[in-house]
Amino acid sequence: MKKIILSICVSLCLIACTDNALIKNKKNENNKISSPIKLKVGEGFVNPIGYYESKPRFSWQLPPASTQKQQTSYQIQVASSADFSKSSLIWDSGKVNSDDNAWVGYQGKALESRQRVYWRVRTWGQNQHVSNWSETQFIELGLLNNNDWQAKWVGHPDTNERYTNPSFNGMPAVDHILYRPQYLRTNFNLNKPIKKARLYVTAKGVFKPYINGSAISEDVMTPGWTPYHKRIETLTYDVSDYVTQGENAIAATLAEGWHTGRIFHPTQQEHVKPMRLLAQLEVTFKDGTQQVIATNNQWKSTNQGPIREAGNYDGETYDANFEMPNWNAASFDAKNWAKVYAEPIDPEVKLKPKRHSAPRATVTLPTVDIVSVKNGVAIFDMGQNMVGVPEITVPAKQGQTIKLRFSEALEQDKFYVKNLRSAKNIDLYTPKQDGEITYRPTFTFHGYRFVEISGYDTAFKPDLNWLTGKVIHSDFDVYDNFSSNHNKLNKLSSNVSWGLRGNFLDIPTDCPQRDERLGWTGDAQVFVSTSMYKADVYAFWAAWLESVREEQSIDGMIPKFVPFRPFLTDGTAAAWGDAATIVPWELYQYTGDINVLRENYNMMKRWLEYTEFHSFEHISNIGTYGDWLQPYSENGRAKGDTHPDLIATAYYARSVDIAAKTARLLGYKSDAQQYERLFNNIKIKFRDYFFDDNLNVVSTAIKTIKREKGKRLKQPKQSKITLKTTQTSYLLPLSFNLFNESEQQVAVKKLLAMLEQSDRHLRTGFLGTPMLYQVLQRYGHSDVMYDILLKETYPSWFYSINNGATTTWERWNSYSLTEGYNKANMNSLNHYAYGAVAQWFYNGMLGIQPTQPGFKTFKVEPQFTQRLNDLSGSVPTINGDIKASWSITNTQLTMRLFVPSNSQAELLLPQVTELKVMKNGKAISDLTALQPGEYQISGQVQLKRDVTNE
Ligand code: RAM
Repeated sequence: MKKIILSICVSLCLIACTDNALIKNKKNENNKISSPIKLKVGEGFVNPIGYYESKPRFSWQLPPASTQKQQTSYQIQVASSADFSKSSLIWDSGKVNSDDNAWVGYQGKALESRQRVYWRVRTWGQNQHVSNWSETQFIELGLLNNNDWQAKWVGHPDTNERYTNPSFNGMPAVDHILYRPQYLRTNFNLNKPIKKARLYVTAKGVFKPYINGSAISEDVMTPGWTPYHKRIETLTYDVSDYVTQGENAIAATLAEGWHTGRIFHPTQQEHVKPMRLLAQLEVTFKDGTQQVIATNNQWKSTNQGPIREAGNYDGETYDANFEMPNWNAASFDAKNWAKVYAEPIDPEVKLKPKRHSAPRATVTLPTVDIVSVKNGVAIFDMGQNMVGVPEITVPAKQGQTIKLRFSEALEQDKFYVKNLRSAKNIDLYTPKQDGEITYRPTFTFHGYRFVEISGYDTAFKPDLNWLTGKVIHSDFDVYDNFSSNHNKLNKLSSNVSWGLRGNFLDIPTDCPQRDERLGWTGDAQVFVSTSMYKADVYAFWAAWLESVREEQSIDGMIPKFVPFRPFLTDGTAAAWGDAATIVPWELYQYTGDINVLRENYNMMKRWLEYTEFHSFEHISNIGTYGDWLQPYSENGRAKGDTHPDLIATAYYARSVDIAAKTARLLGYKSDAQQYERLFNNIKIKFRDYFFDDNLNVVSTAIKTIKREKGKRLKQPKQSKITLKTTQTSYLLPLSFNLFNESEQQVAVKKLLAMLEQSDRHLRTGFLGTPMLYQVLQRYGHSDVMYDILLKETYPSWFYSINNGATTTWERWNSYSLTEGYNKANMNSLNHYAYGAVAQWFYNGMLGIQPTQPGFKTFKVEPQFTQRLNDLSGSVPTINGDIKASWSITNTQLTMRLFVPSNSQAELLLPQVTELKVMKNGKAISDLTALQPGEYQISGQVQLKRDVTNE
């Protein structure tokens, strides 16, 4: 009886409530606000297929034109069908009172391999009006677990031809194992109407997949580079349009890549194992049944195809005489091919969906000039130092091999390849008949501006149309978001972007041209923040961090480069290993995604244990590459003059400080307290150990070590060390807050005095350089920074531009137009570290800085100067683009600012008098909390003429 009454009450109430809701909704109809836009999952994926997270994070933006400037609530729905019918709902967040519009975690049942779900979001604004639902988006998961795979690793049975790598570029001839590129295939029959098909695929090596003769994707160099002994990324492709009812063929080519090719020197192959392919094609028929075609011992393979050799460093050799027409189509008869060798999946190597975009050719560059043609050898100029591959269409003679060589810069018209060291970077093409051929290498990449072509049919005159450059990098957007009236500054901005493109090929690398191309952790930590202002690279970094975690050794050591090969030397370096704390922290500052801290906190802690283990009374002696490539160092040493222990201890403090802040954010109170105490102790010790009472760097100190080569010594060992005073020895503690307030100004004075001594030229290497702008701006000396930045003479950024740079260089003096290359063995013209300065374009010149992670609140404090004008730029954030521009004519400032929805800005213009801030024709007086919208700003600025001698 009770039950019945209750149910009547509930029903009555339901009717009433629904009615109420209807009335309310009707009302809302009139006040509907536009629906959210730019829906993304994880680190920025749009409708991903082969997604990696079983509990995705959702992000969206409020439309800029909306009446809804700030969000007060949201609702997310996830469903198994796009109609969001009741029975299909998997998770409904309900109305959540929150202004969060990014990184909102899914809280339903964990999604499973292959699962496809639909999601949408709506928001409420200040007036409690609800928006329409957003457009429906989807997420489809990849194969999350090894046991989702029925496929076997397959490859050609004979893989190791031994051959001698002839002496090259002064390197001695060495024995080398050649792994010939392989062609693999199988036929299969589908005898029912097809609904959809997915290909899950990866390789040990690099691969290119085909179905029925067609390449199914434009991705290149897949699956990319991860610590292969722990994890290999897998790709998922929607191939529904490639398969047909009836007879089909699936095929792939396979080459060395990072897995099987040498890393660094040709002798470095001890890690190398043969290439293998793993593929699983899952076809769903219209009747709901499924068929799986997987790599197994029935597949056939040959290594007698036209790609004869291919390696990352050495280039590709293609012989058209080996072509096998239609080798990847169903009609091909592979009876002469070998049966593959097949092996099961190893449980300790995790197969995981690729968690960032694969590399692709994103831009095609035309040739701008033919520099010379002599004796059948033509040199082409792409006008830009680029990374990727050439595409040639040239007249060829049967049997006459066309040879392509690559160089970053000419030396007095001569083709220079010495800085490639043992990387041959040669592509060879042998035609099977006379006539025009078109060729683009598949399994290599080069860093170059100039291409030398020989072996073509000399009856023809070389033509600009013979060659284009296919620019390859991980497939993300590079922003065009800075411009000024200063051509060289614009060029520098462009050079930094090109350095980024060139070195973000699946992993962040130091250089793209020589026999190195490694994921140096130090370079990564100095550039990560800048890269976020210049390109959509959050997923790229988050993916690399997973590899960093995997490469952390049992004692907490973070290697110098990731993925790691312990050949060059083993181990780590201070400021390099500190990427473990700095990279996640900088990503968090830019994005506001706490997940990146959560994922990496344990790694941070373990790195700190390692550092503690290698220090004595808070002075770290981990060892370091130092302020790498500092100019004018004593005896020209690459490590610079700042003492390694000073650097190591400063970074130790910085990492502890980051860990303390991270622990607070994640709610680990006792960790936070412990790290805060430790930070203060290191700070005190750092101050007293490296500096005297007057805050001069001490000239000598007694160094104590308690461990040597990882082993505890019975008695601590002591030795005397000598120290030098450098710009970086003040920049580090100022940047990392290691001096008490009372002493900061003293340190700044000393730094400024040193800068005067060097005529306002920098004397900093990889580590000190990015601190110049942070520190000088923080202490009110942006005028000095402008002088350093706009210097035309060595060492400076413009010096490189004056000498023809189209990318940023490894060394301040890598090249000069008059003397050619710096002859150092290690000299890349495409290195991103010094490009870190571009962050100042946004944080300093335009003055946009987050005051809350993710720019939810931010300040705008442009650093005005008479030396520049007409600056404009934007900073893409989770809420949309922050846009700013300013120009000063005589003393009249004209400025614009756009504050995106759901964020708030503070405007700081201390030098401006007669300030007027207008929005929609109305004057705004409270500049501490500017609401979303467009602002016109004007006033008078009195600028002192910056001191400069140029
Ligand atoms: C070289 C490169 C690299 C740097 C290391 C220490 O290989 O310059 O960028 O990190 O040295």
